[in-house]
Amino acid sequence: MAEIRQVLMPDIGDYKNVPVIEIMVKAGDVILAEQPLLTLETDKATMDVPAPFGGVVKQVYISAGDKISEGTPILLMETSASAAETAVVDGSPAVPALERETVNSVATAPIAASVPVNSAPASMQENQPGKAHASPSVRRFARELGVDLVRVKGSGEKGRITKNDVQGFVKSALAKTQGGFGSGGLQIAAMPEVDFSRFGAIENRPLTRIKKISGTNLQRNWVTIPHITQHDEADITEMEVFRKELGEEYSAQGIKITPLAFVLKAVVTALQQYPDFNSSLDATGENLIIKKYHHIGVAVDTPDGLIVPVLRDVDQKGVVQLARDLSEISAKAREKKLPVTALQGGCFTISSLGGIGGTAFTPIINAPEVAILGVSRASMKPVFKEGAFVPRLMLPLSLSYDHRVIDGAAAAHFTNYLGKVLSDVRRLVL
Ligand code: CAO
Repeated sequence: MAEIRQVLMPDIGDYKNVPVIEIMVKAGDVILAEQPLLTLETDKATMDVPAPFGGVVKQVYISAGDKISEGTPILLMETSASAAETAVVDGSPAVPALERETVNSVATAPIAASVPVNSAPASMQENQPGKAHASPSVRRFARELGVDLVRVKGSGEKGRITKNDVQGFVKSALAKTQGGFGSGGLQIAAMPEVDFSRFGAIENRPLTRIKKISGTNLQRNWVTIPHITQHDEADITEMEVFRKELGEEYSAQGIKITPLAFVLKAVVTALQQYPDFNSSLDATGENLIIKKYHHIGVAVDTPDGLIVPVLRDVDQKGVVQLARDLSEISAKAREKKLPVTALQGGCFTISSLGGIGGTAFTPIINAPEVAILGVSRASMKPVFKEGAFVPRLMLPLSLSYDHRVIDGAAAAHFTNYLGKVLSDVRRLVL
């Protein structure tokens, strides 16, 4: 048996035209007797108006912001027989249930409860300055979940805490717990917000689009990949003699041959020797995907930030061709003329700061690659050889690798091998 009944605003003492600040139900909701329907706010208190009986909400007449008084129709409800039996209207049992109705007859059914519904008093909560500002139902909800409302930020009018705010607080607390120690995730303290203008003049400059995108990726790679960096040096004294000879030969054609072209070639021979460095972990993290091609990314410094174009099939190119490709892609990168495909498909990355300076650094792996080679500036050093110190041009190498995939010994072998090839570039043709 079903019955359609109208719920009116109950007696709320001397208050008239009280603003509705939150509606907690909508058409279609199944609600229980005493469940809060809406929250009102006077200058002294917030109060919940509870349902006088249980049932299904058919229509809500009012919206947040409306002002209502005793007797204002709030909503229309369909009550089941059992709900109607437990409902109390005007202190007397519910109006007898009507005959069983079909869905079609609901619209024409007489409205049963046109009488004021005032036996269910609105529960009140004093608004206390300095305390969390929330309706009684929200307080009850927070209490049930064990949430201290003082810690919840209110998004409602005048900072009022809504049910959604409490739910959001619980969700974020759960997310933090799931990322806590012992549960396999990371617990990272929030960065303090500092008002730097308190200490002196400042300028607020937004990050470039490239910096925002690469920043997100760098942060992910830095925190999710166990990085180790193996530092080494390659004796490139002879390589430099050869490079200069080549440079003179090719400068007429506008080709500049830098040490990086040799490093690119040497890296590929090392990748062929140690194929695990030319791999990626699959999505399960349980298999290695070894690539049979050798596309190498090169970090290029542009006015808008770092980008990493990829040189294809480096194994199939000579040093001169690589030098030509390198200057072409770095020029295009700086002029923002690279298609997005030119940034895809890399197997391994080289980041060279050799043209600028430094002795070593820790490059961040460009996932899903498993290793990256940092190259710093070559310098003359005294090297002990055959019983004496001799001046040699030494190139610093910094190989960061994913320790899930590569062991320290393999990394040391890799940089040793690189050093061997770079110190005797005839090996590049082997
Ligand atoms: N040791 C000594 N000299 C070196 C060198 C090295 N390791 N590497 C380059 N040089 C020299 C070059 O021979 C060149 O000398 P000349 O001007 O006398 O001919 C000069 O330094 C400048 O080289 P370059 O930087 O223009 O060319 P490159 O091929 O070495 O590098 C590129 C090209 C695109 C990689 C580079 O311009 C660049 O953008 N580097 C920055 C990469 C970067 O920011 N990495 C950091 C990533 S981590 O945040």
